Amino acid sequence: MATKKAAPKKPSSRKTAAKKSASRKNAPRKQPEVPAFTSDEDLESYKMMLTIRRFEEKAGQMYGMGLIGGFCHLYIGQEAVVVGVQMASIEGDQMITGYRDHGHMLAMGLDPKGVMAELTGREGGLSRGKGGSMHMFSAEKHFYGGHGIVGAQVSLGTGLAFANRYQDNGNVSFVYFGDGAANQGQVYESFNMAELWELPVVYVIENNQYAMGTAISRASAQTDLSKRGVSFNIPGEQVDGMDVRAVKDAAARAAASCRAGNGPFILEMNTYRYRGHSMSDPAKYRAREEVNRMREEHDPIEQVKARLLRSKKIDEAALKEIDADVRAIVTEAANFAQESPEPDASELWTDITEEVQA
Ligand SMILES: Cc1ncc(C[n+]2csc(CCOP(=O)(O)OP(=O)(O)O)c2C)c(N)n1
Ligand SMILES: [Mg+2]
Repeated sequence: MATKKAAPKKPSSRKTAAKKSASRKNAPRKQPEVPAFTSDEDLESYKMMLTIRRFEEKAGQMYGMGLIGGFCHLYIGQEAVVVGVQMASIEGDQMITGYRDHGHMLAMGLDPKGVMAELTGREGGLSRGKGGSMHMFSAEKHFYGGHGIVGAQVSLGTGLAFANRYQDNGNVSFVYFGDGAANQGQVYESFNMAELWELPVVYVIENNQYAMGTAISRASAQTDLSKRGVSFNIPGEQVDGMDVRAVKDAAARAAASCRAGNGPFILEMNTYRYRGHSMSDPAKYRAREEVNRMREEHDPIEQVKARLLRSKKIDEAALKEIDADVRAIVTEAANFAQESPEPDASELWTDITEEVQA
C-alpha cells in the first residue's frame, strides 16, 4: 500500500506566508458595517430561530415533567449564532459542537422528531435513544456531534478540516465551542496544526459570558477571545452574536477566506444564554436584571421580527401563522418523542464496537 502523505496537499490558490502577513494577518481589525438582509433572508432566519426557540422551550417543559433525564443544556438566547453561520455554509460543510447542541442539529436540517425522541431516550431518537441530549450525530447531514467533553470537538473538528484539505473538496468545517472551552489546552494544539497546514476551519467561539457559573472575567486572563489565535497567526474577529445579519456576514467572509486556501479563522460570537447552564442550574451567580436587559434590548428573534414589520412586507397576522406552523412542528416532535417506545434491552449490546472489513 502506498504511504499516506504526512500533510494534506495545498490548494493552488494558497498565498505565500509573506503575502499573507501583509494582507490578512496584520490587517486592522475594524468592525465592518452590518449589511442589510433581504426580506427573504429575514424571514428564513426568523423561522429557523423561532423553531429552535420553541423546540428548546418544549424541551425545558418536558424536562420539568420528568420526560427527559440526564443533562439538558438549552440554547435559548443564542439562536442567531448557529442560524447566521448556517446561512453562510454550503452543501458538504461540516459542523461539530459541544453539548448545547439541539439548535445546531435543527439548523443542520436534522428531523426535530429524531432530536426530541433522543432527548426522551426513545427508539425513534437519532442515536436510537442511547445517546441523549449530548450525543447525536448525522454523517448524512454532516453533523459530527454533540460532545460532552469540553473542548473535545475542537481537535475532532480540526481533523474534519484536515480531511477537506486532503480531498481538496472546497468544504469548510465549522467548529463551535464556548468561552470556557476556549481555555482548554487541546484548543491551542489544534490552532497550531490548523494554521501550519492551512486547514479550512472556522472556529466559532460562542461567548455566552459564562462557563457554568463562572463569568468570563473570572476565568480568562484575555477576555477578547478573537485574539486567541494571535500567537498562531490566525486572524480573528469579534461579532455581535445577537444580530443574525452580523453573524452571517462574518461567517461568509471567514468561510470565503478558508475556501481560498488561507487557513483557519476565529469568530468570537458575543452572545448570551437566558437559561441556566443546564436544566439543573438555578443561575444564582447573575442578576435577574442582567438577563432581562439582554432579552429586552438584544433578543435575536425580536430584532428580526421588528425589522420584518417595519419593512411592511409581512404583517402581524402572517407572523402569527408562522408561529402556529412552528408550534405544530414542535408539538409533533414532542408527541413522537413520547409515543416512541424505549429501546429494547438487546440494544445494550449494539453500537459498542464497529466491525471493519480488512
Ligand atoms: C474536560 C471537561 N471538563 C469539565 C467539564 C464540566 N463542564 C461541562 S460544561 C462546562 C463549562 C463550559 O462552558 P463554555 O465552554 O463557556 O460553554 P457553555 O456551557 O457556556 O455553552 C464544564 C466545566 C467537562 N464536561 N469536560
Ligand atoms: Mg459559555
